[in-house]
Order: sequence, then C-alpha cells, then structure tokens
Amino acid sequence: MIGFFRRKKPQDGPDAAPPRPSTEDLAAALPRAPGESLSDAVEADQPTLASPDVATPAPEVSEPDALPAAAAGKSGWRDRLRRTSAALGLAGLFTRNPRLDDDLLDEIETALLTADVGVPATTAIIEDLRKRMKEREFADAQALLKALRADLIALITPVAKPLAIDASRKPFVVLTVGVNGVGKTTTIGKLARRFKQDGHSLMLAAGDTFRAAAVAQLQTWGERNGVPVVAQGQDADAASVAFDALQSAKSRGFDVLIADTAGRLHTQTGLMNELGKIRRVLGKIDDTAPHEVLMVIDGTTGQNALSQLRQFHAAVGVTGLVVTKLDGTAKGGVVFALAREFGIPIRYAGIGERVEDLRVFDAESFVDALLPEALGGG
Ligand SMILES: Nc1nc2c(ncn2[C@@H]2O[C@H](COP(=O)(O)OP(=O)(O)OP(=O)(O)O)[C@@H](O)[C@H]2O)c(=O)[nH]1
Ligand SMILES: [Mg+2]
Repeated sequence: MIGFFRRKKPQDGPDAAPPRPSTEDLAAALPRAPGESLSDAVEADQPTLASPDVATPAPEVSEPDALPAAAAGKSGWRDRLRRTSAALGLAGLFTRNPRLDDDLLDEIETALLTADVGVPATTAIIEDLRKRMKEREFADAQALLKALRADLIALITPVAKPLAIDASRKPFVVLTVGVNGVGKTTTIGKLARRFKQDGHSLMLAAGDTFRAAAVAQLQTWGERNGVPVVAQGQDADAASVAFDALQSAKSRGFDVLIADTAGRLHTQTGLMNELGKIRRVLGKIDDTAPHEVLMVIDGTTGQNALSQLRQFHAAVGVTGLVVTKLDGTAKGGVVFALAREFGIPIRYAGIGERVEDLRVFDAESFVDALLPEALGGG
C-alpha cells in the first residue's frame, strides 16, 4: 500500500510514467475515520520528521550568516539593485548630458538589453521615445530621462499588485512552485514571518519530500517563526502531504496554509504533471484552493525565466510571482520582460537572504533604484 504513495525522484527522467494510482483516486476510494488524514489511513508506518529513522542533515537555512538586512525604504532597494543599475549604466550616460539624437537612443537600447529587459519591452520603450523625440517633446536629455523612467514605471505598475489574503477563505492556501534552488523555501520562511506579523495564524506544508534536508529546512523556518509544519517522511507523496496539511489547517482553523514543493525543471513533464495533481488534491477539500499559486523565479536567470514561467503557468496556472536574488544580479531587468510578456502580478522581490529582505514589489521603488530621478543634476 505504501508503495502507492512513493514516487519517482527527479533523476528518474522527465517523462517516466507515474508508477501508481493518483492520490485523488485514492482519496476518494479509501475509507477514513472522521478527522483521520489520508496519510494516517495508508502510511501509518511512514517515517515522520520526528522519527529517528529520518536522516536530517544540517538544514540549508543560511540567514544567520547572511549580510545585514537591507535598509528600509528606497535606499534599501537602491543599495541591493546596484548591480542591475550598473549594468544599465544610464547614470553615466545622462551625467554626460548627451545630445538628443539616434545615437542616444541606441545607447539606451543597448543599456536596456544589457540589463536583460528583453527585446520586446526594449523595442516598445525605444520606439515610444523615438516618436516623442521626433515630435520635439523633449527639451533636453533630462526630459528624455524623465520619459524613460515614466515608461519603465508604466510597464511594471500593472503587475505591482500585492498579495491580499482573502479572509473568507479559511485557510487561504498558497502553493509555492519553481525550479530548483530559486529560493522557494527561503521565501516561505520570509512570508511566514510577514504573515504572522500581520496577525494571520498559519501553517506550513513540507511538500518537498525528495530530500530529508528539505523538510528539516522548512521545519527550521517554522520553529524560528513559531509556525507549525506538517510533514511526512522523505519520499512521501507530495500531494498526500498537501492533502493532510490542508485538512489539518482547516480543522484547526488556521488563516493561511503555505505549501512548499520540490524544485523541478520546467522541462520535466512528469514532475510538472505532479504539480497539477497537488492542485487537484487540494481542490478535493476546498474547490477554490489553492488561492494563490506563487511561482518563485531566480532573478539571476535572466531571460530563461520567461520559458520557466511559460511552462509552469501551463502546468499549474500561476497567479503570482516572487523574483528573488535581485541583490546578486545584473539581470534584474528581466522583471520588465516578465511584466510585459505575462502580466502576472509580481507580489514580492527578494533582495537578500535575511527574513526582512523580502519586499512587497513596488514599481516606483524598483525603477528609482535602477534609474534615480536625480541623475545628471536635473
Ligand atoms: N542573495 C539572495 N539569496 C537568496 C534570496 N532568496 C533565496 N536566497 C538563497 O538561495 C538559496 C536557495 O534557497 P532555497 O530557499 O533553498 O531554494 P529552493 O527553491 O527552496 O531550493 P530547492 O528546494 O532545492 O528547489 C539559499 O542559499 C537562500 O539563502 C534572495 O533574495 N537573495
Ligand atoms: Mg526548497
């Protein structure tokens, strides 16, 4: 019976067929006592996190050694986005007070592409500026800089929509997805702190069951924030963990449930299908769940983020994004490309490893960090 809930590991290859019946089939078929969870019914002997059988290597929670948190407000954004800002190099360009001509537009175009803004978004901005320059709208380079800032802000304002916890959904279920190592678990830890501070009661689900260390990592974040974590053993079925966690969070009256999942490559069809299964299993308990499918994207991956999002969106219907590691990259311009291509809300930006370094995504602060208004003494 337990074998039904074991599942292939990432190295089993992208298209390996699932070896057993789906969890939702079993959820429907298995008799359970009221309040008894799916895993209780079929996996009584599965090792749990507390079991001495589970090897728990040192969890990958690097925060205590991390740099100090970014300063509050716009200065924190500016400090942490300075690599992308340097890649853009527009500060140097405008302080030279350049002439308003095609060469200037070419330089801006190159700068935007260098910072990974991508071709479609860059072309749209340059064509807008070219048209307005021809119409003699700009008196000088400072006026053009102002228009460029406004175009950049306008591009990302529609996606700067913070995540709102709908209190009528109890629990409000957040399913976290993304490729390996992008910062999913760390982001959940940061969110747990934030939600708790906002007065929400919450629970975490350790849906990354590939590695015992992944469960322990989430557990550490849970302990640090005083938040309970629902876990089964390593190799448990991720959908079964999600099912258990939602049942438990619902019966205990929690406001929010955040489910972690194992990182997976967007090209691994079998593993991508598993996300659909997690989604369906959650829907068995609450047909409106999950209420947010939060995809975490590593800002350092640049344009590759677009194909990642395309595949995850097709597999599981992404409703919000977190772009992490913007502090360590010159490719932060990918945020504009994501906004233009998908229009999916960007909820948060990760600008460091500390728990405080998860910012609600703010269009003006973001553009201000890349292209300060006061450039060139204007
Ligand atoms: N500099 C920086 N590091 C970050 C940020 N977010 C996450 N990290 C680091 O990225 C590394 C990977 O983070 P995890 O949270 O383990 O990533 P994951 O997506 O859960 O990884 P898997 O579960 O293996 O797929 C850790 O060292 C984090 O500290 C960020 O915004 N800035
Ligand atoms: Mg993880």
